[in-house]
Amino acid sequence: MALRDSATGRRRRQYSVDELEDAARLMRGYNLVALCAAGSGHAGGTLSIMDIAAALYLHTAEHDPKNPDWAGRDRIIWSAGHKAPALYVALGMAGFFPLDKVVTLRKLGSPFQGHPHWLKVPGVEVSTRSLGQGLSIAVGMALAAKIDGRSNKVFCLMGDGEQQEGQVWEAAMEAGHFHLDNLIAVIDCNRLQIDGWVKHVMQVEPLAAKYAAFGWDVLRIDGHNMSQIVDAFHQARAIEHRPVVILADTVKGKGVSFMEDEAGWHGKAPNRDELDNALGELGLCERIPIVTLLENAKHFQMEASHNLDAMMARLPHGSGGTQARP
Ligand SMILES: Cc1ncc(C[n+]2csc(CCOP(=O)(O)OP(=O)(O)O)c2C)c(N)n1
Ligand SMILES: [Mg+2]
Repeated sequence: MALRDSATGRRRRQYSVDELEDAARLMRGYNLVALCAAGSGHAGGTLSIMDIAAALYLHTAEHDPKNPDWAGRDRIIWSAGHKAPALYVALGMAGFFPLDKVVTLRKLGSPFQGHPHWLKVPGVEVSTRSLGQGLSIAVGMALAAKIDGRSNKVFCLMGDGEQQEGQVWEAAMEAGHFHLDNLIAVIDCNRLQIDGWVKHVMQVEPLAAKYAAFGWDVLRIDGHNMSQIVDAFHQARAIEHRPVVILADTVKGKGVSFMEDEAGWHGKAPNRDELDNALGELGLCERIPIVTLLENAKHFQMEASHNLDAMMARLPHGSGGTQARP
């Protein structure tokens, strides 16, 4: 289990549990800076999945940041596409690209769009946004790996509200039927979705009993306890004859007191004051060059606007630019 140099087979880096916890904290910080610079994005669900993202991308998954297309890599399907910034900071932290590039989130021309685009960001396996589709893709990839005789694992990250999508259960049924023991799903059970508590919108529990009935092995963990996360992934890799789902109990907005368990922070970005407060709580004010990152994002935006204006000016009939007119 490791970040691997696919040419030599050697580990690139081995993270301890302490180091993973620290990485997750730093990733939360960069995530919030990127959201603040974008002025939009999903704070709550990116913070709840962050510990799992750190464990998976920095420790559990067999992949090579310097060779993202390595045929032997584990595949990770980020089904909950709105949690994209957590995926981006995980890939950046793993070394697929410089972490600070993620601050161009959601800007015109940036590879880091609000939802993941597989042709724009190395390490993104599939473009996602419409909830409920990722598990079907993961099942297809797991079946293909079996047919091709490849030993890689396929991971699929989903939200708990996402479990309301009927397509999830078709895929779950198929995975159980074909005994896809190379498939490991993780559900971010933060109990909230866009409109409020999942149990009020439409109850999805008991997820353990439902997945078990579909032929899956089920592990339930505290999704913010790094030792439990790492152990669960370790166990899941070893289970035979059945797909595995890890139900990770989490807190939406985890790590920032005023975002925790608040549905209102589902699709909202912190303003500058809120960012400073959040980074203060995370103990990151000294470790993240906030001003420089925000400036970089602003310059990226200005250059994109400038290029767009130049393109618009070349259009026939003098079509307008992006700047407001007096
Ligand atoms: C098919 C579909 N319907 C609606 C949406 C809009 N949407 C984006 S996030 C979200 C809530 C998902 O809840 P959950 O899976 O619990 O994720 P969390 O908000 O906890 O991160 C919704 C409804 C979508 N992306 N796709
Ligand atoms: Mg949720």
